[in-house]
Amino acid sequence: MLLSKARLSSGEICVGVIQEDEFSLLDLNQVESVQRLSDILHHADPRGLAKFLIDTQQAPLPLSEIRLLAPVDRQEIWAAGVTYKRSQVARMEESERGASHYDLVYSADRPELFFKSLPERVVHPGEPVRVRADSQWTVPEPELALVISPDKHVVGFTIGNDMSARDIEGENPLYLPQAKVYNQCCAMGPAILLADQPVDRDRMTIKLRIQRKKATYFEGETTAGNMARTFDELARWLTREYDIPQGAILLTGTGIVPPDDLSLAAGDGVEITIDGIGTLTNPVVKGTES
Ligand code: DO4
Ligand code: MG
Repeated sequence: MLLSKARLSSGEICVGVIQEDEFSLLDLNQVESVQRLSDILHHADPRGLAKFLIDTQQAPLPLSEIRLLAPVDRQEIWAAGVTYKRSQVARMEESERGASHYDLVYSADRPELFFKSLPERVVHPGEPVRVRADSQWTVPEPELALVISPDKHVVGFTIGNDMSARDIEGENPLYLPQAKVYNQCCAMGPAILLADQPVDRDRMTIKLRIQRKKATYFEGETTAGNMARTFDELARWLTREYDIPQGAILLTGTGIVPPDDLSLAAGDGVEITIDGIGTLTNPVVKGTES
């Protein structure tokens, strides 16, 4: 089942489930304790509750008539790094002096985790992600994202784009927060997969396509099975000595890194597809602050 938020043509923001090419609205008024998307995600049985809340009085809406939004409301957004061999190698190459840090963290027990975004700053599907004005080398990072409940369990999966200024990170690993956290640095959506059985990571294909001047400029593909860590392991590390009363979304790291001569430019399009979840598409803009 795919759960999401959408802006209707009336401007109203609603929660619903996506079935084929339609969006079935949920009637949140049916249960007093449910006011928003995260109340469903944090319920003991999110799938059962979402199914119960489907508003049978309202005809499902064609997806072409609504705008899907990032499926997040109050959750903190975090990210894990260097969880795929490809990311470890790319980081070691970009950061001559800090190379050993990436090597060590790839095989250490404790993963790299960093704060990525406040929920209200997350970029919706279709809205622009940004290349910082002071970066000449920025890439998208297509990542499977875990939806984690306040009781610290993985309850769903979505797609995240962890935009990264590789030149700023490469200059000095201590600049990581500036390479990773800035205006329009994190896109998410278009939906949360509430799986009814354990997902098969090897079959979760993650694809990245960068479009430039209407043509494909770069394409890459991996699977979540190539990740060196388990989902539960990442969720356990994030919530170790750290409570998440509003829940959290954890981007799990990138396994696709474009070649070193590729930097996103204004006008490009970024398309990230994960099997079973959907496609997250965002245009690219360049910052203007000097
Ligand atoms: O170490 C820097 C960040 C790594 C990262 O974001 C990733 O591997 O996806
Ligand atoms: Mg990343």
